[in-house]
Order: sequence, then structure tokens, then C-alpha cells
Amino acid sequence: MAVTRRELLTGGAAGAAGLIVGGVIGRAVGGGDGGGGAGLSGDVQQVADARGLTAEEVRKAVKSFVPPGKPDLDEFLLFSSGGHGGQILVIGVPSMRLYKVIGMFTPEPWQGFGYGADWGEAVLDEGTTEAGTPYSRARGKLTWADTHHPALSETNGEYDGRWVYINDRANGRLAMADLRDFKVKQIVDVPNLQSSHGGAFVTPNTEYVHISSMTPTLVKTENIDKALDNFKDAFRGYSSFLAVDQKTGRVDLSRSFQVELPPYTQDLADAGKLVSYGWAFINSYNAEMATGGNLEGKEPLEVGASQRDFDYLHVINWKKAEELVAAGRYTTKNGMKVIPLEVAAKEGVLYLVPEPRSPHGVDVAPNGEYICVSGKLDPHATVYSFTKLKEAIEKQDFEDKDVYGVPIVRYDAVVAARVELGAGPLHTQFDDKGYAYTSLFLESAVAKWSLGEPYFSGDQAFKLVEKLPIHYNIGHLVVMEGDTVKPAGKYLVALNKWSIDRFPVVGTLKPQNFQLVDLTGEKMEIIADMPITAAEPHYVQGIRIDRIKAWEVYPPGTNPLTMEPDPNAVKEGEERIERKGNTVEVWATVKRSNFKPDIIRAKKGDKVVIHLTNVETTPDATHGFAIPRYNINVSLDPGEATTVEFVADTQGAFAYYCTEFCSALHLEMQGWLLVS
Ligand code: K7E
Ligand code: CUA
Repeated sequence: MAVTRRELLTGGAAGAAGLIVGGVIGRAVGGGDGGGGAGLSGDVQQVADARGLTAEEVRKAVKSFVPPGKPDLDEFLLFSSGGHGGQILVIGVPSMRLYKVIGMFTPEPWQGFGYGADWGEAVLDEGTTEAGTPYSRARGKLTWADTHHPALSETNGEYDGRWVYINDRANGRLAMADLRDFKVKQIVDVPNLQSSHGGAFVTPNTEYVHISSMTPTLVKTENIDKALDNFKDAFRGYSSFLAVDQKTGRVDLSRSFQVELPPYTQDLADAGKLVSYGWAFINSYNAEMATGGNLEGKEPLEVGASQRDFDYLHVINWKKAEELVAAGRYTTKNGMKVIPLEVAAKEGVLYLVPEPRSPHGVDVAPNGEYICVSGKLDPHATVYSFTKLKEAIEKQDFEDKDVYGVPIVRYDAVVAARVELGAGPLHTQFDDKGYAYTSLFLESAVAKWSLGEPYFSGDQAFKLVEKLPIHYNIGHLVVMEGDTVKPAGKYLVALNKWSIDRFPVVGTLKPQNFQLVDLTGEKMEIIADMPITAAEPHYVQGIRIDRIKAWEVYPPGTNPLTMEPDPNAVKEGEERIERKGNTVEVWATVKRSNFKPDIIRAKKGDKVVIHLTNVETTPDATHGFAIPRYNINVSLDPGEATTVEFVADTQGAFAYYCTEFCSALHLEMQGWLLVS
């Protein structure tokens, strides 16, 4: 927003922001603007004094302040992982206001996700299959996840605002939400993965969404008691390229494939872009293949996994992998096409590159040339050059093969730089000016450093330029659109695991802390804290708000699962109840302020099917449909059609009601289910 100097002085169009800037700042810098500003600055000064705020604090507050009625002042939306809460959090930048919690893997009662509506039940059922592994139904339906890495869909390497994906680190699954209605449409139980970390990322045109195993998967099921002694043969990792249907955003497993990997612990991953288009990169640790066993006379896992000086960056040529799949060079495993490890190693699909001790993050720079890796136990960021990597691969400049025969590219041939940053570097993001920003977990800081050509050259390249202390223990960080080919820069958000003294004490579990950092000034500057209370967030992506074209209402009678007209949607006047055998089927409309029909009669043991259509066309006119004691709780946004199905196994008179305060007669919006 452009605020003119005149507006600042007169407190005109800029409203509160203008008053504060014109007042307090004017005074703080010793000038004061005199005239119209003087009286106003007095007011603001009084407020600041009364609240114990310094001019500096007020100046920072104004940078992120979004006044009532001016939502357009938020320029970006963050899509944040919701950690083991299993959701995605949607947050405005710079306001740092939470706008939405999208239930992805975890039922969400307000949105009626997972409490009887066919859309949510279908999604949760799909995510709890037995197709891939025997794990999913170990203890019944899976209703939680540990979400780590959201991935917004891309076109030509830029966010396109169509879909968002996120992985389930705990259970090796992937979920997708449609950004037309911000609702989850699919949970994929990815075959051959037990857990996942490398992903989600999308390839530059969302051809694929990638997810790889974290802890390798057991593949030899005989003699499981001895499996850990035979780790090298009994376990494998998998890099999954899940093909995306360009119309719906859904994963199509029939067109998807996996590349089998050695049983190192594959960690984070990123997609190549521009020069490195067609390639993907996955970190690993525990190349030692340690298994723990601290009560069985062996080293604890963390000791065993930190023996070697190098682990391996996995370099995958997914274009080549596509060709092999097309040529039938795969085996089918649990319904998934898998390129076996030997084939991947021999045919140029998989290469390894040494990377220093137990790395964590791998991030590809906007031009696709630099692949930045940082290791928890090494104070440097290691920067690989894709050009050199490609040359080394072409010249077969290998230093060795691993025990599985995978070529190991010569380290010195491909490293572009090692930049000393500080203690515990984890993740890296990029801005629009050729700088990289790396989180330093142990040091609780953000390190800003310069990339090489074409951004910086000579002694200006690969140089630490600034460090910003963070509060506290930063994990991921995000620069707006900072992992696309065209970062927006402007703001950085630090995702901090601890908040210690930043917030009021609200019990023994403390909020985590998102800190908003302004990147536009000479120095980086923290301008806001945001307590995060839903779970531990991991990664976040920030997208320009104008890229998202969300609907405010559904076209009449839309089913949110298909985003198409629901065959059982009804218009007003078409409401009816039909009984066939032991099934009572109801077609109902929902609007301010009644359900029609408002009496449904069933006999104990009947199957009851209720098709509900919210016939409203007004934005915000959402209604609920809850049946007490039947564990049914549906939310119907304007235009939405959905179906609830259950067995009337408890007799009684149940007063179903609308759960959203929708009108003056909301309390009257109720009906009876009589089960006799
Ligand atoms: Cu570093 Cu899962 Cu991306 Cu957490 S991960 S921080
Ligand atoms: Cu509809 Cu309350």
C-alpha cells in the first residue's frame, strides 16, 4: 500500500498506520513534522506511553499491521504444516493472522470432515488402505498424521494456486487439498512406504508430486526377529514419483512409479528446475545403516549413525526413470511400478554424491544450478553445482560405488563452495536478489549468504553477509515464494521450535513461534511474533495471495469430493422421503432457517441415507447438520451437497440441528429423527 507523505502528516487515507508513523516515528527521530501531525502524534504518543511501547516497537508493529476492513494489506498466504496435528494452517503475511486450518489427515469437526459426510469419509477411507503395506490398519482407521512438508502446485516452476500437497511423516502418506474450496480431496496411502520425509515437493509443472521413505521399509518378511541383523538386505528405501491428474490434482497411482533406494535413511528432498529440470535430489543420513540396540550390547542409533564423515546426496534422473518405466524395466510391488535398485544404479537413474556428516536440508536455488545441503553436525552449507554434477556424470568421474553398486560421484568434482555459516544449519531458502537464508538450529539464528554466478562473483560470492538471532531454535524457514524459480523475497518467516519467554505461560506445553522478518531493509529485522498452538509445524510455503482463485460459494449442488454436481443434490420443492425395504432415503434442502424435511421416521435397524443440499447462494451462509449421539456432524457451505449414511441402531427421538449460528432463527433450525 502506498501511503503518501501528505497522508502521514494529516492522518488521511492511511488511517491508524498513518497516525502512528506520522506521530511516534516523527517524534522518535527528533523531527516532528509540526502542523497537522503534531496533535495526532500526541495522541499516539499517549497510547504508546500508556502501554509502555517504544517508538521502535511501534514502527515495527506498523509494518505488519492490517487495520480492520483492509484485508488486501495481506500480500501472501502461508501454507504451514500442522505437524502431528495432521492439518495445514493458512496464515496471512504480514499480518500473521491465522485464516484457516485445513483438516488434511485428521478429522475436523467444524468443517464436518470425518464425522459422517460422504466427502470426508471417502477421503479418510482412501487414506487407510491395505494396498501398500500391512501397516495402515494396524490399529483401525488412521485418523492422524504428522504433516511436515507442504508443496503448492507449480506451472513452469512458479506457484499456480491450484492445489497443495503434504506428506505424513508418520505413516508414509500424502494428502491433497484443492485451493478452490480449501478442502482435502485425497489421501494416498503410498505403497511400499512406512514413513516419509522426502517430500512433498512437486516437479516444476506438477507432473509429479514426490515423496520418499524416511526409515527404510522392511521388504523381507521372513524371520523378522532377525531383520535388523540383516538390515542391508532386509530393508529398502523408495523415491516415489506420484503422477498428478492435471484436471483434478489427484494422484494417479497407475501412472506413478518408484525408484528403489539403498536402506540409508532418506531425509529431505527437492526438485531440480530450469537447468536441473528432470532431476531430483534427496539427502540421506545413516549411511552406516545403524539399527540401535542399546539394551542388546550395541551402540545407540544416534552414535552408530554418526560414524562416517560422509553420507550421500541421492541424485535421481526422473526423466530417465520415466523412459525405463515406459520400456517395462520395472517390477510391480504392492501395485506400484518399482525400478529395482540394480536397474537404477546401472541405467543412470540413481547416483550418490558424498555430503558431509548427517545432512538435513537440501534446497535447489531459483536458477536450478546450486544445490544447497546443510548438515546438523557441520557448520557449513555445502553447495553443489548442477553443471559440474552433470559433467561428472557424463565423464563417469566416480570415486567409488556403494555396496549396492550405485556410482558415487567424485566429491571434489562437483562442489561449488563450502560456506561457513554457524552451528546446526538445517534448511535454506532464497530471495529475489541472489541471497540464500539458512536456519541455524543450534545457534538460534538465520544466516544470510550470497550465491555464486550469475548472482554474485569473485569474492562477493558464497559469503556470509549477516546473521539474525531468532527466538528460539529455528527449524525450517520460508522466504515468500522462496523455493520457486522467481522468489518474491520481501518477507521471511522463521519457524521456531521453542518460544521460552516470548508468550504468557499457558501451562506446561508452550506455543511454538513464527517470527516474521522484514527483508526489505538494509538489515534483516524481526517485526512480529506469532504463537503457533496447533502442533509443531515443520515446513511452510508462502504464496502471493493473488495467485489463489478460491470460490466463495459452490455452484449449486456441488459435491466437495468431486467438485462436480452431486447426482443427489436437490432444489427447493424436490424434497422427499422414500422407503425401500429397510432403507429410508431422504432428499433434504438446508437453508435459513430450516431443514426440509424436518421430521424423519425410521425403525431401529434401518439404514438411513440423507442427501443434504445447502440451497443458499449467499457467501458465508454455511449451515451444519448434527445428530446427537449418532456421531454425525456435517458442515454444508453455500451450494454444497453431501450425503450421510448410517444405521439407526439406537432408538429414540433425536433432535438434529444446525450447528452454525446462521440467522435470527438459527436456534429454530432443527428437526426430529424418530427411531422407533
Ligand atoms: Cu527439518 Cu521434517 Cu523438514 Cu522438521 S523437518 S524442521
Ligand atoms: Cu442454519 Cu443455523
